[in-house]
Amino acid sequence: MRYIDIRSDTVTLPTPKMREAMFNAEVGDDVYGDDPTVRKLEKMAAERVGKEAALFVPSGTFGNELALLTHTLRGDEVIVDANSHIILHEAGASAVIAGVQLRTFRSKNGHPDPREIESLIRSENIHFPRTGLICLENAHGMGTVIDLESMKKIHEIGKSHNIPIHLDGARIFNAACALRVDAREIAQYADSVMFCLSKGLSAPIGSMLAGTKSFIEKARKGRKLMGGGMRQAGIIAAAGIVALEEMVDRLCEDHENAKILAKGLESIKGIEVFKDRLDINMVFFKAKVDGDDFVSYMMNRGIKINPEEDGEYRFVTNKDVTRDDIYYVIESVEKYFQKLA
Ligand code: TLP
Repeated sequence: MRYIDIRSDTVTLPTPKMREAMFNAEVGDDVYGDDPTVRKLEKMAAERVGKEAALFVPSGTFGNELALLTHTLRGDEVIVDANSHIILHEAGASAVIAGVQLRTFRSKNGHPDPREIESLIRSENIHFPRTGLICLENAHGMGTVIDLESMKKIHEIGKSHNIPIHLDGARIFNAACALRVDAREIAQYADSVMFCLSKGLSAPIGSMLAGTKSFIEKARKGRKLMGGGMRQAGIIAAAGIVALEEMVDRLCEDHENAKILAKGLESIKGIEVFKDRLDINMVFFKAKVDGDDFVSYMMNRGIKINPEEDGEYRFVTNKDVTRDDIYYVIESVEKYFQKLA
């Protein structure tokens, strides 16, 4: 049975072209630096975000945590959004891997206030940790994008205090589509950027960490330490190359579908869509329903959704969900709420 899976864009399946590229990939031992396909992907990735170098890593979480490990010293403090993936969904890894303390700011729906970030930077005092890094997320997991002006201001703040910026750009190409700019224009305001090949871009596995040559050299050793030195990784890097070549421009279709989905859901009595969080391929809403019943009703109609988190549902559009699927999802939710009324 074919399911319509709107739990995330991580669920996207590799395209036939990706499978073919994987089958034919020229490979070698990448820990020795011998894998031509990985090297090609790393070069392409660095170019796509305007950085000197890039490193292929197994996942987005890995890339973020490796960035923290590479930028900071044990006991440093890292300034990060309370609603970021690093805080919410990385299992506390920054305490375990980099050994850092996190200090949070509260963005408004993903929009950070540069002044708040600046106010959190520590001064020199025997009691205080050193502020070692500022982390941003764009596109933000709340479904929004940070405008370039704010990115620039935060970058300037970082520079003036000598603190690097790491960007969790898991969905940087979604952000670029929403802001109608090239991804390089976003990445220029960060010293390092992580982006995922395995989300909307549909590769089966993998993320990239990009930055200066010396940062990536250091990160390469950190990746080994974390157990992420992969051998004939060209098999999966080959799909990443196809992702960057063919899947970036179509992300805007997912955004359009999300807007149609939001509009449909909005008109249903009992549902409150967060209309100011519709920049990318995600629709967030509140609904007073029995969560388990709603999830299993949708499953019975062939639609996979996640249970609510912090009182919110999140539907995510992706390349395996067609426009007709979107109408079917709306119709299904409509029927469910009619039954409740
Ligand atoms: N996000 C996943 C879940 O972990 C929540 C999703 O379904 O959205 N940064 C951001 C902004 C992310 O959304 C994610 C994944 C990651 C990093 C981590 O990537 P992976 O899953 O490859 O470790």
